[in-house]
Amino acid sequence: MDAKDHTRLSKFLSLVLRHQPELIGLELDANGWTDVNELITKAASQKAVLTPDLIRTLVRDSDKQRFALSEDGKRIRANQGHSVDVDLGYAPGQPPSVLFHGTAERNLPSILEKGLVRGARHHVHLSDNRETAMKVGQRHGKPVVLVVESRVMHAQCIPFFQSANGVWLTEHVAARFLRAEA
Ligand code: HQG
Repeated sequence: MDAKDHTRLSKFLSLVLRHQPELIGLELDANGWTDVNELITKAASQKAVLTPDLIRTLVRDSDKQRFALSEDGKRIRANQGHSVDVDLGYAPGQPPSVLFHGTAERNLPSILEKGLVRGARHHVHLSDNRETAMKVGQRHGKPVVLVVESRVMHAQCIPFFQSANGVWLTEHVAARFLRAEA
């Protein structure tokens, strides 16, 4: 199995664990977990051939640590990025003084009007470093990095959460807390 197959299967896991479990008749519990063996059986209906070993490898090698296994290894969930309604149970935390968000240049007029909105996801996703934000922005078009005044927001009682894979999450970032990087 080559790197391309791994990427394809990792994307498949993201799809069913974050967005469309019903695609293979899978159910996530209230906290987003599902049974690994059931996932394996049901994934076969989409010709996604998974084994317990392969799942462990995909979880371990995900560049952004997108997935987590339960301690006993029997259950799996996505660490963040869901559009389905699950409670990941992340405790609110104090963010660094600034965070970064990468987007496409064409989104700027709308973002400067409405702020950063979460869209179909639970939260707006923010990084603690420019490089990651730049990469995220590149997925959407000509990238631009926005600096978020997270410490100021937090001081105004706006909650922030950090996912198990280090992504900072918040519900909305008003335009007044944003500036574009030169
Ligand atoms: C933009 C990846 C117009 C927003 C990454 C983004 C991340 C607006 C797009 C995770 C807007 C949403 C999430 C507004 C926001 N007007 N456009 N008012 N507010 N946008 O994919 O943050 O590889 O849902 O800037 O690492 O790009 O999937 O969010 O361009 O953590 O694990 O609307 O996905 O992780 O796009 O990426 P997305 P994102 P994974």
